[in-house]
Amino acid sequence: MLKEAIYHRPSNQYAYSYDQETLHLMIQTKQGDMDQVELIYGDPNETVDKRWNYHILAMEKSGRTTMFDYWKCTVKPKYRRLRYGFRLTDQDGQVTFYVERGFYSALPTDLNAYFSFPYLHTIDTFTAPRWVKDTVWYQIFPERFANGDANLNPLNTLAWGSAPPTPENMFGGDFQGIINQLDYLETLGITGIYLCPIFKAHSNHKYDTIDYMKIDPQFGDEQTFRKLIEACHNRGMRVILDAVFNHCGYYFEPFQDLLTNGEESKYKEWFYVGEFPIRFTPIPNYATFGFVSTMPKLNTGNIEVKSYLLKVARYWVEAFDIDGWRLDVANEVDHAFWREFRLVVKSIKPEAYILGEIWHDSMPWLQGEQFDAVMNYPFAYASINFFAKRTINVFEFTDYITQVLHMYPDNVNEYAFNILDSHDTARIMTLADNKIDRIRLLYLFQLSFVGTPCLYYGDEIGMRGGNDPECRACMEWDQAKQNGDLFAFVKQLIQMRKEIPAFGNDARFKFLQIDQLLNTVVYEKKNEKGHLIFVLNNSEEFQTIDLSLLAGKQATELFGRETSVFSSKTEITLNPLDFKCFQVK
Ligand code: ARE
Repeated sequence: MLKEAIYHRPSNQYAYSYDQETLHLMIQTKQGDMDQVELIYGDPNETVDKRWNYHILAMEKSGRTTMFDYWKCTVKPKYRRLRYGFRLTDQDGQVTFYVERGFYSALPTDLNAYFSFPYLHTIDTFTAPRWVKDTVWYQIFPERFANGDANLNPLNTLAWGSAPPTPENMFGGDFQGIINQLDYLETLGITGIYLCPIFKAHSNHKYDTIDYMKIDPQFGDEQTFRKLIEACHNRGMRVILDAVFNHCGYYFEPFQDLLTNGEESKYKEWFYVGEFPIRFTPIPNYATFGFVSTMPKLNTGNIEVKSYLLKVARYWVEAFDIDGWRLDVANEVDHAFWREFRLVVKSIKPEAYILGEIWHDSMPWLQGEQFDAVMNYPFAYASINFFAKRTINVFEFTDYITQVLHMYPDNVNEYAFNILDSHDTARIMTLADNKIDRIRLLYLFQLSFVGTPCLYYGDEIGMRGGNDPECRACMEWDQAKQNGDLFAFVKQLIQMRKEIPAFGNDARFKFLQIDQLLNTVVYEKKNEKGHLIFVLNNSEEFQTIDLSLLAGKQATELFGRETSVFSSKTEITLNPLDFKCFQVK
């Protein structure tokens, strides 16, 4: 038994309230070490014959990586309190008890030695808006989606798609363009739109805000924006906006005042200035986003800055009924600010969605009092590197995805914002070396995964593009240049996600078979309503996969529609980079 590998803490993904009556507990052990793990638990105050009234519950192995096994269980404590420890039995039958005070050879008699989950409070339970679970998102970079009103074109606007995107050029995308294309999005099955920044700014990407209370005139006026929100709502689509609160733009009035008045500026405390006079080179002597001098960092700890930004957060929800915010560079803004931000936003619209842009482990922001989700870049990393770029092997892929799934509580995972790419990365088609079969596997995986998927505009018709700014090309509206087969496939997946029980969010995901030699993966999605088995061949050769796990079961293949009865031993052969999905009866 490798005791060093045993890990649990009574917090985060290891011990949390899943809902108002349920606790989830998780423990990590060395892969293959334990034969059985049981939870010993009870109310700390409940005794029988003056002895602690404890119960024993077998934990389930919820995932396995090359290093670790993860064990989980669910408890509904009658009095909302829990005292607990673990009984671990290894492959040789050796038993140990693991509690807060360490390892014991017999069940400790001192209750204070055990782990404690003091009280399950509903208010402390992570909850996100229910509608998010069923949403399929679509990310729009407003300058590049559709030009619906040429009168708004800024100076030097180029003809749509007439040049490759650069950091400076403009093509005139606007709100009217989006409104005109809502049929397109509805046909695809989209139910949520994430709009990159729309407030008055200098650049084409608008991350350098000039005025947070104004819409950028190149996108339209307030009336057109309202029309866009209403049109979306009428079609059952939600809309979230990008909040760039970590920094402002160079032309933001308070920063201009600082440049003019230096130390005398009444906005001095709005920024983090090291020393005066202000310097831009070799690196700015004031805090910025990266070292970008045109993006001065805002001091969100300052009371005036805070109240200004919270006014902004409130205004767009209250006056325009937007459905939430995506928070730019969310991890570089203080937690105290985000806690207040959440209270303000949710007090106006309890169902608003708060999505942070964080590329790394985000547990500190996902405890229930800050964000509802973060952009799931770890998911993108694993999926892209396995299916598209093919730089990691099947074990590295399944290890990473298993890790992603065990990085957060289940109720957090159910709201994860699962992306494959974005306006900050190369597009999937380019990453996949223009191989459509790889993209099909990618989309299948994304759209059958736990959490809510987000498509980056144009990916669904096969648009290409390297890193920023290449990934921001004008949406291809010429049907002859769109990949219609890919569009139809994505549309079909979205429909399946909505209609087939267990395909979508409310089902548990688990890898069942991993074959490094064949480069194949089998995983299941399962809940009370359904059971699906996905078989993916990620190799460029025909592969024959043993599916004896389906022995004796009747199953329908979802894409081919044929029903098979699996005999005692069953194999299927898949084409290179192909898949099958069985709905088990
Ligand atoms: C421009 C040029 C770039 C150039 C850059 C630096 O286009 O080619 O490299 O300047 O001078 C916005 C614009 C960008 C612009 C940038 C600066 O959209 O086009 O780049 O402003 O002017 C980190 C942050 C993350 C951030 C990414 C880009 O943590 O928050 O970097 N993403 C948001 C938005 C961006 C936006 C900004 C922030 C600024 O989504 O679009 O950029 O408002 C690792 C790290 C991550 C890191 C990631 C990417 O994985 O762990 O932390 O993200 O790489 O670098």
